[in-house]
Formats: sequence, C-alpha cells, structure tokens
Amino acid sequence: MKSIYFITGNKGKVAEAENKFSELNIEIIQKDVGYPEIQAINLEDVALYGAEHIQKRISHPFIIEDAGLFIDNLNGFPGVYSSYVYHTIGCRGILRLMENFKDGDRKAVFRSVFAFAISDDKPRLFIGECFGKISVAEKGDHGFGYDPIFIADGKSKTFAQIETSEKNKISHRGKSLDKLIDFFKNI
Ligand code: ITT
Repeated sequence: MKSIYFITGNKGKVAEAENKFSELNIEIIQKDVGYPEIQAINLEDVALYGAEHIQKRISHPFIIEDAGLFIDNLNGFPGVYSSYVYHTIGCRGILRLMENFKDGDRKAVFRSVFAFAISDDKPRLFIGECFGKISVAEKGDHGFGYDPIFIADGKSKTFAQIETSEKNKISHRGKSLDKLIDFFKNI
C-alpha cells in the first residue's frame, strides 16, 4: 500500500496524521468528499457507519476519524455533538458553561476513533483517549477546534500552546494513530 486516502475536511487532523505517518512509507492524501455522520451515542458507531458508506463509493484504501470532547460535569457534552457545538457556541461558549466549575470539577476526555477500510473488508476501528481538563481561558494558537481550552493530565499548557509533534505524543489522536500504524506495520 503506497498511499491512503484520509477522508476529512479537517486539515488539522491531516497534519497530525502526517506527522505520525512519517515513520511509514505510506502517503496520506486528503479527500474532502464528505460522508453521512449519523446521530449516535458513541463515536464508534458514527465512524463505522461512515466507513461502510464510503466503501460503496471508493475502492482505494482509506481512513476516516470521528473525534469528540466529553466533559464529565456536563454529562459528556458536547461528545458526539462536538462539531455542531464548536461551530455554534465554540470554545467561548464551553468556557461560559463551565464558568462556575472549580479546578477539580473541570475534568474532560478527548476521544478519537479511526476507521480503516480496504475493498469490501469489514472496517477496523482504532481508538485513543486523552484525559485532562477544561482550562479557564483560551490559550495558544496551534492546532484547531477545542485545543485552546484543553489541558492534558500532568501538563500546564493547553493543546494549542504546544507543537503538533508534542500533542501527538499524548493526545487521543496520537494514541489511535499509534494503533493504526502498528496495524499497518503488521500487514
Ligand atoms: P471531519 O471532516 O473529519 O469530520 P471535523 O472537524 O468535523 O472533521 P470531528 O467531527 O471528528 O471532525 O470533530 C468534532 C469536533 O471536535 C470538531 O469541531 C473538531 O474541531 C473538534 N476536535 C476533534 N479533535 C480535536 C482535537 O484534537 N483538538 C481540538 N478539537 C478537536
């Protein structure tokens, strides 16, 4: 396999995947062709449905990813609605919702689910999580999405204050990509 399509509209995700894939001889080609994202209660179902839909249209090996930010004290919100919430109330809206929560009550987890599919084979899923908390203010210019308001456990900087390669060492996507890369090394 010389190249793989990454079907996504998110260039930030592609940059993170390229950074990790530099150890493999597989080129990532971004395809922003869209696919249906069903309303489900978990990311796995969204990724699986999307991958099975794309398999009917594309015969080249591809990956897609569904990710989300789950905030403990908001019962997992925005979770599977992370994209919609980001484009409506954004980071600022999340900070406002969290205004009265003290440091210990700001726990959150980022989740990432990659689906890889080739021809008609059942798509395979690769999952990563990163535990942390919601910051009290937006900080940093790197990354994308909720990066300016997420601080991983044991760190003092937000994801937006660190370089892609640093984020990749600890992030949800870094972990799911490690599993995907291990899988590629063994086929
Ligand atoms: P796709 O085309 O791949 O679906 P997307 O940006 O819509 O791109 P998701 O649905 O997977 O991606 O992501 C849900 C939201 O969570 C979206 O607004 C992202 O910006 C945000 N998000 C996902 N991963 C993130 C990360 O590593 N850091 C910050 N925000 C992230």
